[in-house]
Amino acid sequence: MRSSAELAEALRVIVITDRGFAAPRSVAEVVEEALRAGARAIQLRDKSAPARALLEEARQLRHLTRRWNALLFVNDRLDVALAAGADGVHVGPHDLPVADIRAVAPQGFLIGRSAADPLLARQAQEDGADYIGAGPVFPTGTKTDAGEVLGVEVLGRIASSITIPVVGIGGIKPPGAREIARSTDAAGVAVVSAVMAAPDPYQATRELLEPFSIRSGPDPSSPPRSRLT
Ligand code: TZP
Ligand code: MG
Repeated sequence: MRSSAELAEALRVIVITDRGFAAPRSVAEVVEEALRAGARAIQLRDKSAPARALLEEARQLRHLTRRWNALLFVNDRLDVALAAGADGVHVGPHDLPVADIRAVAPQGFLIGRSAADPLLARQAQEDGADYIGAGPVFPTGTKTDAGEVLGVEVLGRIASSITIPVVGIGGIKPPGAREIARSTDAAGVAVVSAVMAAPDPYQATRELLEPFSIRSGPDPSSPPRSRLT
């Protein structure tokens, strides 16, 4: 990852894994569809897996994400993230503090932090976080202790109060992603069910990426338009 603009670009859609939603498909199968559709950040999240099983899954996703030039984050577990050679870890208020992770992590290791208000987001930025996940933006049944629904307006205030990228999380489907892209400075969205439970994860990912792609201008990898048009 060379610049913060590149990081923001990669964070347009963070696909967070969930074995239950993916079933009967494997997590890797659903993740690969999301990668094929253009997702460039995957977060491995499994609250019930023992460390050893989580590490195996992280290694599998590490291979996939390398192949697709995408970032891999591990939720909660710095040890598993480091052992698997992930790009970063995502932590919340009950996990290791950002400053303590920064003190021991290798150079370039990315740290995502959950924050539900501008003050917490600013503190996380000062402590060395690379991006903020802010939510729940909308009601969600995926995380029962997600806290009070913030709405798009509070997400916008968080995003405009710091300089590192902010992604909205919680109950986000394509219409919510469009609203967030239209009315906030958020870099993107992080989703669990919108992709992991989708009958067509490829299509679901495309629809989530689209509003942020339009905003960031034409895809530099696409061929130039004819001068005659
Ligand atoms: N953190 C805040 S809300 C949430 C997490 C992990 C769950 C998001 O799941 P979904 O299915 O995208 O609403
Ligand atoms: Mg956590």
